[in-house]
Amino acid sequence: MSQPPRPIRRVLVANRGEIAVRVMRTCHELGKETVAVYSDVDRAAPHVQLAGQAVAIGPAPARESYLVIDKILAACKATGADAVHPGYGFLSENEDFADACEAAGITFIGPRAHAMRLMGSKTEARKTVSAAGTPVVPGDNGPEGNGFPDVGSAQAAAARIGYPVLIKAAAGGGGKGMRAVDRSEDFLDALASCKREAASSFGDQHVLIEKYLQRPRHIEIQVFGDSHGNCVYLFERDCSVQRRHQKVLEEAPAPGMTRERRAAMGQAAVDAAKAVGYVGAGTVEFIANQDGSFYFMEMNTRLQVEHPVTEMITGLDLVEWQLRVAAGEALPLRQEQLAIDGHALEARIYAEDPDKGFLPSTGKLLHLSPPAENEHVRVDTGVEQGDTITPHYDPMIAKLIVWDRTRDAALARMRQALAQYRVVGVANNVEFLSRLVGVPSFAQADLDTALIEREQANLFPPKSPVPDEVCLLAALAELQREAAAAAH
Ligand code: MV4
Repeated sequence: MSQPPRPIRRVLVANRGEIAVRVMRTCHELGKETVAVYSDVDRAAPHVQLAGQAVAIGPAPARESYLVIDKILAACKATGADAVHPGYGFLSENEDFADACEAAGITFIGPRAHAMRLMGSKTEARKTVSAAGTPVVPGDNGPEGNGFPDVGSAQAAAARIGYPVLIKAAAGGGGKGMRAVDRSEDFLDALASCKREAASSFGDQHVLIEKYLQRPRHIEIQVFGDSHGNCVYLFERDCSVQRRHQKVLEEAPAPGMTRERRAAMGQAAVDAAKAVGYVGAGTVEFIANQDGSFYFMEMNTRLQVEHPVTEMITGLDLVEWQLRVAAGEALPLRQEQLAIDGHALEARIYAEDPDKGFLPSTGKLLHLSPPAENEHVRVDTGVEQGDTITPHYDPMIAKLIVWDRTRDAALARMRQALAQYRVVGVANNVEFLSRLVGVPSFAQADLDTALIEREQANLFPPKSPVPDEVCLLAALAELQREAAAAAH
C-alpha cells in the first residue's frame, strides 16, 4: 500500500476553465510549476495566461483536444511535467488515462485505475460497498445480480420489496432509464417500457428494482485516502437542488444533519473508500429519506465541482491535499483534527437561458463583473470580460461560493452576491438563482430533489414587458458606446 515519495515539481493540468485556474492557483501557492494545455479557441484563456508553460493540443472539439490521451502525454513529455491533474469531467475518471500516466512515469493526481474501475460500474460498486457494510437502497439486482431472466421473477421481486418501487436500467445513470411504479397493476407496462429504453439507450436491457424513495435528498460525503492506509471524511454536502440531474446549488453542512447521523454517513463513506483501497479525493453519494435514513448511490473518483463548499467550512485546500497525497505523503490531518466551522453555499453561474429551457447561450461576455471577493465571498471562474462562451464546452461562467457563521447568514450573503453579479452578452441564470435562493422552501431548508420542479410558479413568474424608457436608455447607451468606439 505505502508508496515511496514521488516529489511533484511541475503539474500539467489536463483541463480548462475554472477548475484549471483553481488547480494552478494552489500549485503556485505550493511553489510548483504549472503547464496548461489549450485547444485553438482557448489560446488566450485565463488558465493559459496563468500557467508557467502552455501547449496547444488541437481543435476546439474536446474529442480532438482535451480528451486525447496521447496529446496530453506528449505535452507532459515536451514540458517535463512530472504530474497530471485531470480536474473534473474530461479524462478525470478515465482508467486508461490513469494507467497511461503511470506507465509513462507521470504521477496521476487521483485514484488508481483499479478504484475507478470498481466504482465506475453501478452494480459492481453496490456489491463492493454493501460487502463493506455501507447501506444500499433495499432492492434486488436479480438472481445473478445482473438483472431478471423473466418478467415473473421481476414481478415477484417488486412484490417482495413492496411498492412504490423504482425500476432502473442496470447500465443507466444520471436518472436515465428509471421508472417509478406505485401499484402492482402498473408494473408490467413500466417494466417493458424501462427495458425498451435500456436496450435502445444503453444497449443492455437488464434492470434492477429498488424501493422508491419519495422526496429524497442527495447528500454526499467528501472522503480522502492516502497511500499509507489512512482515510478520513471531510463531512457532507447537500446537493439536492438539481435540475434534470444537474446540480444547481450545493451547500455544506447539510441542513438538519445530526452529529450522530454525520458520523454514521462519514464512517459508511470511509468504509466504502477503504473497501477499494481508495487514494486521493473521492465523493460517496447517498440518497436520503426525509427521516434521515441513507443509502449508497455511487462513488465519484474525482474532485467534484462543488468541493469549494467543503473547503470553506473546513478551512482546507483540497487540491493541496491531492498534491501531497499524490506525492506519497500521509494525510495532513487525522479525523479528530477535522471540524466544521460555519455554513457555505455554492451557486453555479451558467451561460444558459432559463426562459428557453436553460438552452446554453454562446457569445461574447461584453460585460462581466462578479461581486468583490473577501472572506465571505469566493468566485472560481475561468473566463474574463471579453472572452467568448463557445458551444464546445460546458457553458459555466463561474462558481459563486459564500460562507458565514450560520446558514441564514450565508443565504443573505448569497442573495447579496447574486444581486451584484453582472453578466452582459449572453443569457445567464443569475436572476433565476436569485429567485431560487429566495423561495421559502429553500430558505427554510425544506429540501428534496424535486424542489425546482415544485417551485416552478415562484421560479418562472410571468415575464413583465420591458418598459419603453428602459429600451430608450439601452439604445442611448449603445449609441454612446458605438460613438466612443468610432472616435478611437
Ligand atoms: C433513486 C430515487 C428514488 N428512489 N433511487 C437519480 C439518478 C441517480 N443518481 C439516482 N437517482 C435517483 N435514484 C430510488 N430507489 C431518486 C433518484 C433521483 C435523484 C437522486 C439524487 C439526486 C437527484 C435525483 C433526481 C431525481 C431522481
